Amino acid sequence: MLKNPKKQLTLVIGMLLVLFLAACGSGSDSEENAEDSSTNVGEEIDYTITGIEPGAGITVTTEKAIEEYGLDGWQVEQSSTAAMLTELEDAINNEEPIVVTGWNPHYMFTKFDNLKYLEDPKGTYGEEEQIKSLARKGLEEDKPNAYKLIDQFNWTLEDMEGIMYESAENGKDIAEVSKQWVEDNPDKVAEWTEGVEDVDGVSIELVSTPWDSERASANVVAEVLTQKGFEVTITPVDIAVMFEAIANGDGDASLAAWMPRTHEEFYKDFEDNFVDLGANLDGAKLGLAVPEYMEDINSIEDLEAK
Ligand code: PBE
Repeated sequence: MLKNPKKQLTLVIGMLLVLFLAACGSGSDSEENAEDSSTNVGEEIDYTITGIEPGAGITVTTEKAIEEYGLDGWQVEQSSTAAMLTELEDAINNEEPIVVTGWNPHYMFTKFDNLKYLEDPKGTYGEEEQIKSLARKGLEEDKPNAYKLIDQFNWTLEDMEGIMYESAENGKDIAEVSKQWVEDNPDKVAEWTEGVEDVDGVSIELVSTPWDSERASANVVAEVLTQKGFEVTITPVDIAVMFEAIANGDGDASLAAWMPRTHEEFYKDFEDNFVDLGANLDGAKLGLAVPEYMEDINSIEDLEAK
């Protein structure tokens, strides 16, 4: 028996302290639980990254990312860019989790201003990319004015995204928006056409890919070439076919090579058989992206294997 009131008081304080610590303990337990359930986003989205076309460079890189980050059980759902954007919009409208393949230039980060790139500490998606122009061998000799213009074509990420956004928001055809852009940007056009002489109906074929980014650049350059008197054809093909067509000389030039990572494999396959005219755009970027309300997912490393 404790007869000493001081000791009894100490005991009561001690018991209260134990209760208090227990309460704190259960508090931090439930925090851990909350974290567990929010980071287990994989289960909620069926371990699926919503991707785009099977042939796209970003699809190949995303498969590599799954491997390099040890995301066993995860898969890239391949469909189309349009389908991915619809799924992204639906998810955002319902505040549901989603992981998508994301890139710039594209309007997705403007339209969905709560979209964030996931950090990529392993560097699977590489650093900044460039979009490069390629010409077939012999183009410089055969069609020097077209070659010069294409070689001098270069613009910014904002230029390209502006056209893409305008087209997507207002439901206008990219070709139409691109024409208008050429009219509104005489200074840039003057730089590209410096020293380029007018021709009379010389035909030129631009081989492109079906993405809006490349539809924008191809249509802008086609419009300027047309103004210089060229007869321009734009042929959209699968990315692998694009490189092959320039290497074989089936097409004259392309503005659609994303390097050094995205189209690396195709580039290497045909590298000896085309002329690299350098970047027409700097600062392109690719990666995985999620809506900002997925607060605990900030890095690819925050995704967990199945
Ligand atoms: N993209 C847009 C393409 C190139 C243009 C990034 C989706 C890709 O090959 O991944």
